[in-house]
Amino acid sequence: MSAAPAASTSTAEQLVAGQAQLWHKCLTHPFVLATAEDSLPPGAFDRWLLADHHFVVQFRRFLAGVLAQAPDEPARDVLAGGITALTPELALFREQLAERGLAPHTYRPTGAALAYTSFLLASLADGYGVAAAVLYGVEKAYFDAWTAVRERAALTSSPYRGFIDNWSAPAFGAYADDLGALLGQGAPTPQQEQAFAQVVSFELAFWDEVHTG
Ligand code: MP5
Repeated sequence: MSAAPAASTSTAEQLVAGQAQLWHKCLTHPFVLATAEDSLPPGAFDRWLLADHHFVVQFRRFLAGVLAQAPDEPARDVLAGGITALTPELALFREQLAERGLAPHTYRPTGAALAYTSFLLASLADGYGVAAAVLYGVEKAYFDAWTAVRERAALTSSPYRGFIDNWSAPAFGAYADDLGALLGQGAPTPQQEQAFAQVVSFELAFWDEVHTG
């Protein structure tokens, strides 16, 4: 018997499968591994904190834009839940920034950090189908990457546990699955595939940038 036709597989699964090689690189990125091992180069965590705080601030605007384009109430329920979860997440960022004496209002993103958030906001103009695929990629990449180091971080009592736990929590995984379900079944459009591939490349470039400075 031949393999099941692509139409019976979720669009979300097909998007991830189409990026298998780069996806694996996300799960084994030296920045994420070093966070779990507590072996980050000096300055790397502070760079990430500033860049990722800026990312989440812009991401919340992007997510609000996806919500505004959502076609129905079930989709709006999922997306509104995502926006709500960003309030305590941003509080965690602000608390950690303050503890380290870092001032987010003086941070000016450049390079991959700026390109990534600009891409997110620009993708809203490509319509709900593309923006929802971008959103899924952003969240699924973080969930899979931090889940890959969660156990290791527990063993080493990593000082970055608060962040690792935030993005590897079962509730966050369920949210990522819900975002995947919003994409439906069947083959992604070429525009969704291209946008999803860009998300994966941006994730890697973002981590490279904060890791090496
Ligand atoms: C996320 C993030 C996850 N915080 N930073 C990058 C570079 N990619 C993905 O987004 P969120 O909004 O924190 O769940």
